[in-house]
Amino acid sequence: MAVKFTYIRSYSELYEFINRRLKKLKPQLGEQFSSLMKRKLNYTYTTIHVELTRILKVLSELKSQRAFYIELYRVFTGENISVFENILKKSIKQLRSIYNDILCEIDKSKDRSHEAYVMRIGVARMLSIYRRINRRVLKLREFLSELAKMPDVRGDYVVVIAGLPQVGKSTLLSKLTNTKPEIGVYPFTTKTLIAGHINVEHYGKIVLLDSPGVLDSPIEEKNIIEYKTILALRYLADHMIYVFDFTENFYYTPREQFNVFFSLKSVLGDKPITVVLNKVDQLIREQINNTVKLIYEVTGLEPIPISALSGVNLDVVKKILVESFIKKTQH
Ligand SMILES: Nc1nc2c(ncn2[C@@H]2O[C@H](COP(=O)(O)OP(=O)(O)OP(=O)(O)O)[C@@H](O)[C@H]2O)c(=O)[nH]1
Ligand SMILES: [Mg+2]
Repeated sequence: MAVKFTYIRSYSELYEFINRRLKKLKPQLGEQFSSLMKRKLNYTYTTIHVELTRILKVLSELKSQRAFYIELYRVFTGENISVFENILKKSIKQLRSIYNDILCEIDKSKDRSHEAYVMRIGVARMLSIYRRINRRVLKLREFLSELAKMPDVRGDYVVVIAGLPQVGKSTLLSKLTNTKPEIGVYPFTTKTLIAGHINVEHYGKIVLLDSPGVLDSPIEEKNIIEYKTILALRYLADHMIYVFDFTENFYYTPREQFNVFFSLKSVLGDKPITVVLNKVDQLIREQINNTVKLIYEVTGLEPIPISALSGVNLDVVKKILVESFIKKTQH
């Protein structure tokens, strides 16, 4: 998606840029003063017009992307893409009309000082159109830089690794693929989606997505970081690996982890889920057995006891993913 690398000027950048250029525009040989004023106005008009059109193009390209990006824009900015699009279209019309009015004013002017005054007013009025959309411009820029951090999620089978913060999702990705995500000891170490790949000979590529942790909180209170996981599950995932952590002194309780499990399951729909109980290197056999039983009773799914850190049962997890991918391609 080339759009994520498009540079869009903020109001203050555009203001600086235009004013710097206007100072450099000098009268040509024999040019009338009013003609110079008109050139300055035309320069301002054209530059703002180009910028507004560029933003419109970015938005229309975003609209042609997958639902995941369109929804992410909505969550990130708090409104649909078309709201900004309509504002831009209106701004372009206003810009044109201000430009035309000011040109008439110049024609009516009798002396240089009035021409210069009208020109300055015209520039300010045209720039103020851009100032009014600046808040949205800045938000869009932030959004594009978020997109630039996102991985390419194209693949034949997308598996999202989900769970509460700190359960070991990134460690699991790093052990199942060659990707080296950041692994930390504090919640929300992972702030965006991270991709790794498993090639399945003759079948294609599994994309494994490490995702930010999701807290046990109502959906309307979710922050944008958690939303990336939710939207990835809703729009990108073919499969979810849900990671539990029942070690003592863990940040989050079993109840919170079950609550998040059920809310993510409902976001995922009827796609397959693999449940893993991580960090079994920290549990004694009896704890593992009891926990496996408990998770099965609550979720109806038998968890695979694993240790992402020391590599216990990771081959089992990988095998399940590959089989489930192959099964999907055969349907
Ligand atoms: N003992 C043990 N520690 C583990 C295991 N897996 C992960 N950890 C540790 O748990 C902590 C969190 O690991 P991460 O992989 O960053 O967890 P995460 O779920 O990606 O965390 P967020 O990105 O914050 O959501 C790190 O200190 C890891 O070393 C495991 O199997 N055993
Ligand atoms: Mg992580």
